[in-house]
Amino acid sequence: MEDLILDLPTFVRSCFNDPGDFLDWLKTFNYVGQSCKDIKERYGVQTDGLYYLKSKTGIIYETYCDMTTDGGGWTLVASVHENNMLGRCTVGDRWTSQQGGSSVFPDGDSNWVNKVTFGNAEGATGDDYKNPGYYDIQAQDLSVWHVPNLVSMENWKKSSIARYHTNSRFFPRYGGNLHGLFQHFPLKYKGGVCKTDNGPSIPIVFDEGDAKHLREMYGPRTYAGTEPGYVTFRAFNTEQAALAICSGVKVIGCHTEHVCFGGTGYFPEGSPKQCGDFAGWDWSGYGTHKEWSATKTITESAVLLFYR
Ligand SMILES: [Ca+2]
Ligand SMILES: [Ca+2]
Ligand SMILES: [Ca+2]
Repeated sequence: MEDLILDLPTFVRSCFNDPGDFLDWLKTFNYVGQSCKDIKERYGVQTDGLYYLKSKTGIIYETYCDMTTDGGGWTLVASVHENNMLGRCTVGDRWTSQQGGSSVFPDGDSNWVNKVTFGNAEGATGDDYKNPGYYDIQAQDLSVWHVPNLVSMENWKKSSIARYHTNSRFFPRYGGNLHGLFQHFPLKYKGGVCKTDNGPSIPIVFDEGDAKHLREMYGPRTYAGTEPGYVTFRAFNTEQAALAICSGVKVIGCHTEHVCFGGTGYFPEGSPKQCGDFAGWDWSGYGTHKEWSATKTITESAVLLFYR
C-alpha cells in the first residue's frame, strides 16, 4: 500500500503518452476559482472547455468556461432544454413545472429561485442543467447560446444558431445573477400584468448570428409584439402567467408565451397547452414557423446561460 502511494506520481505520469498532456491535466487541479472569470484572471487561461470551480460554501463542481468570446471568462451556469414539447409541464420541464400545469401548483418547480442543481455540463444540450454557479457567482453580464440539441461540447460554439451577450453590467442592480434577479422580479402567476409589470429588457451584442435573424426564428405573428436586440426577464402574458426569459427580444405585446421560456407552472390559455419549458412555441403546430409557432431549429436547440 505504502509503495503504491509513493509510486502514485509515477503511476499517474505513466497514464499519459505526452508529458505535455500530463502537465495540462495537472493544471486543471491548480485552476480552481469561484468563476471562469477568476480562473481567466488568475492563470491567464485562454482555452474553452471544462474547469473546476469552487462555490463560497465549498462545493467543487466542473463546468464549461468560454475563455475567448469578448475577452473570455464566461461561466456556463445553466441550460434550458425542451425534451418533449407535447409533454405539458411533465417530466423534464424543470424550468416551469413537472407537476402537470395545474392551477393547484401555480408556482411550478421554482428552480429559478432555489438552490437545487441538476444535470451536467457536458450534457447541457441533452437535458436541463443547473450548477451552483447559478446562485453563487456574483456576475455583471449574461451570455446566451442557442445550441442544437445533442451537439457535443467541443462543437457548441461553432454549431450555435445564435450567441450574444449583454455588456451594460446590469446584474449588480438586480442581485448579481439570475437567482437574485428573480427575487427582485418573482415568477408568480397573477403577480403582475403584461407590459406594465415586466422585468428589465437589456440590450445585447451578437457574437454569432444577428438580432433580426434571432427574432425571426419565433412565429411571424409575434413580430408585432417584440423588438429585436434585447434579452427580457419576467414577462407576463395576457392571462398573467409569468415567463422567465425572452431571448433576443424586448416584449412589447402580451402573447409572451410564444417567444419566452421558463416560468410559472400554470398557463390558463388553452391549459395546459402552453405549460412547459418552451411554453407556447408550438401554438400553431410543432416547428411550423407559421402564425405563432417558432422554427423547428430554435425549438430543438437548448438555451445555454453564462455569467461573467
Ligand atoms: Ca415539455
Ligand atoms: Ca427541460
Ligand atoms: Ca396568448
